[in-house]
Amino acid sequence: MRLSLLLSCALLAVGGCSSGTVRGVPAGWVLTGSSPSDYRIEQVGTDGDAAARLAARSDRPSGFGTLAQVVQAAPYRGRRVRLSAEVEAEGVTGWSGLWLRVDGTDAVLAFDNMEDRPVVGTAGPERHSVVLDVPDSAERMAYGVLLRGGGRVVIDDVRLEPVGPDVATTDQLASPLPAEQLRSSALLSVPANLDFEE
Ligand SMILES: [Ca+2]
Repeated sequence: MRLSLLLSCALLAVGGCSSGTVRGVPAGWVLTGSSPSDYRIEQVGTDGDAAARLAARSDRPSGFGTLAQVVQAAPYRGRRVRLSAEVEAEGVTGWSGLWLRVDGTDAVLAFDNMEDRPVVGTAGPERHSVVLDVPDSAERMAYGVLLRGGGRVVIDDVRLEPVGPDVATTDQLASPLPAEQLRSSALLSVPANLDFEE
């Protein structure tokens, strides 16, 4: 591992590694969104204290980019689920937020991306959360952090856990939204590398 970190630093000669080591997209995660090429994801920090950073490649990127993971919904069916993570924003000119999406075979069943309570500017680190019900018809769940606009956001210690009915949902959908099925190429059976240490 140390050797690969050193190689990463060597390849990143411009920009350096003064604030810790920098690696690529963390294992188990993907870069996607409406304009993924306008954004980049790096694994930052030292071994044992690594995190993921989603950053705009320019001051005025188009669309949004997101660090995402997709898992099978079966273990969560019939449960209320909370996605949470530590989020730290730096110079976010648009907005950022955690998001969670529950998909059936041909519809989005539940969704929230914190658009009504976004992370903006320079803020945190602070734990944010999204809470959704996972219906019995759920097939997949996707989640992550999104960034729209300039700046960068660092995320760590993601948790996806069942909660009781006393925790209110943050669902933005009043009813299921017809949609194409999520691409399943990156589908995981269970969440992985939520601490970005891999
Ligand atoms: Ca970590």
